[in-house]
Amino acid sequence: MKQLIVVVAVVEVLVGSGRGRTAWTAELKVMQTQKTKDALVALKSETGQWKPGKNAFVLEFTSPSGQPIDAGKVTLSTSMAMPGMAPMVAGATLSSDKAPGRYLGTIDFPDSGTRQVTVSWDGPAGKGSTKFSVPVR
Ligand SMILES: [Cu+2]
Repeated sequence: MKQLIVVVAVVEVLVGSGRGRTAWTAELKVMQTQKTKDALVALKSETGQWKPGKNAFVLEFTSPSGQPIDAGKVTLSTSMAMPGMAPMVAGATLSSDKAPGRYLGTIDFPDSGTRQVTVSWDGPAGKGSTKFSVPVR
């Protein structure tokens, strides 16, 4: 019985730490998918939404056939048209994840409103960019 309890405890520790480490692979909601000639770009996050303040998200690049692709250097920038003012611009900080084709990002928004998002990449699988809009609310 004592042994069983130890085994259960060990499993719990493994599951627990695994959950912490792989928080991003668990149940991410798709915010946007964009198809280009050579790549499918998916923007995902835990809540499936961006809000004012700091946001964490994931960008995933796959080939049209669904294989992860190394997008190389990736940038994500956003812009919001402000009446009578210069557009409000915010860029993301991105780093590549261990998983191929996967990038982890954070971005900070000072207010709500719809953002025009531009994602660009330049890597072994080619170069490209795509634009789409995402509400911040
Ligand atoms: Cu604004």
